[in-house]
Amino acid sequence: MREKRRGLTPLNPASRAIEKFLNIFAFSSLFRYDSAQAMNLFSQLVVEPTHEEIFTGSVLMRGMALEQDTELFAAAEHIMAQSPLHHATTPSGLPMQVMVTDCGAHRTSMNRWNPSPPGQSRPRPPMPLSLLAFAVHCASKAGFPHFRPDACHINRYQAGTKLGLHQDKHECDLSQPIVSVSFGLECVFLLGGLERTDKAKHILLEHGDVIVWGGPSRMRFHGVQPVKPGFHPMTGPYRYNLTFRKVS
Ligand SMILES: O=C(O)CCC(=O)C(=O)O
Repeated sequence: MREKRRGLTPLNPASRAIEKFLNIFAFSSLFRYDSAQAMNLFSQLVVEPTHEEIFTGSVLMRGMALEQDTELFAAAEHIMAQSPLHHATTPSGLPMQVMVTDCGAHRTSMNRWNPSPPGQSRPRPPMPLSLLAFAVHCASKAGFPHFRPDACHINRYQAGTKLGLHQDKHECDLSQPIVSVSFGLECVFLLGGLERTDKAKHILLEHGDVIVWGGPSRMRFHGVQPVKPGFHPMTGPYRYNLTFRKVS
């Protein structure tokens, strides 16, 4: 009756028995396949990172940190517990909205973000191995297999916080890329040209996204538009950004 309503030809009893057997077989083999592969099937659909070249030397890998986000963010929290966040200041000493902290080596040249007067810089915890290994892996995937960062800079943004267009030029070795990892609230990241006035691309960065810029892109101006209010289960009302650099 049901088959009729669906416009199918009704089966005789023998055919029904065969169909039932085939259905059970098909269902059970599907189940076996599912239970063996469930995680891989799921994670390939949901977690597989992208590889998008924005400019030569700038690569966006969406979702790259998702698989390890709990471990990586816990390592960042550990750094912040040892070296608390504080307001950054502009080179002219004005307080900035973004809160910052660092781990690993000190920049040997002028430090754009650190408000401490020269000679009184804050103690820095060492870079956790999990973060170091992840940054090296990301750089390698982006085409920079020789990247060996010795510092990680952490920015924390709350609703309304932005970061003006700037170049990262205070690291000693500009042949090494910057690896940037985002956690928590999304933001619009601006990636411009080698001149401040060059038109910037607007790139949505979400929790777990990684962007790497080096080589011909190393001196591109970049910044962050004001972060919109929101809540993320891992970071609450904040966006965190970790940049890995070779500074000494
Ligand atoms: O928060 C970001 O995504 C960018 C951070 C940045 O540009 C910096 O710390 O120099």
